[in-house]
Amino acid sequence: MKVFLLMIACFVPMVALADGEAEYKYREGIMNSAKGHISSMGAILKGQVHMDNLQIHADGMVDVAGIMPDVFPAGSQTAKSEALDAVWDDAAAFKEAMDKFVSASNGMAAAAKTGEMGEIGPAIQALGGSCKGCHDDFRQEH
Ligand code: ASC
Repeated sequence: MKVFLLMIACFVPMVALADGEAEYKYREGIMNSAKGHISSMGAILKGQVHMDNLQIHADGMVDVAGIMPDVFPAGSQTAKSEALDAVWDDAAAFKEAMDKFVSASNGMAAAAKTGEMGEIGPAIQALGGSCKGCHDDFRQEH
């Protein structure tokens, strides 16, 4: 019972966050998920360890990329957010950058399936490039 109550306490905040804050908080989690997958894939390929897990991270990134375009709703700009106004002001360009990320994630998952380094190398480069491309234009680190 004690453990159960503790579990509930961890997930139910005492004060609900305003919508924009809640959206921002979730977006930060999604970004960290993407970061986790790409840094895990980089570590696998660099260190030649846990090669069997490459596909798990590549598939996970496909799932994360599928969510990413939906986590920038209007009104989710907050003081803490590193998202530039261009996300909302230049929605067409932002969508293009998101599309690139989604297709690069799909490409990485397909490459991992082949198990060929000749496919995997360029695919992870393209994936990293799609992260960087979006960050260059739509993120200002604090
Ligand atoms: C990462 C990370 C990113 C991308 C980007 C690739 O590990 O957190 O945002 O790779 O740096 O250029």
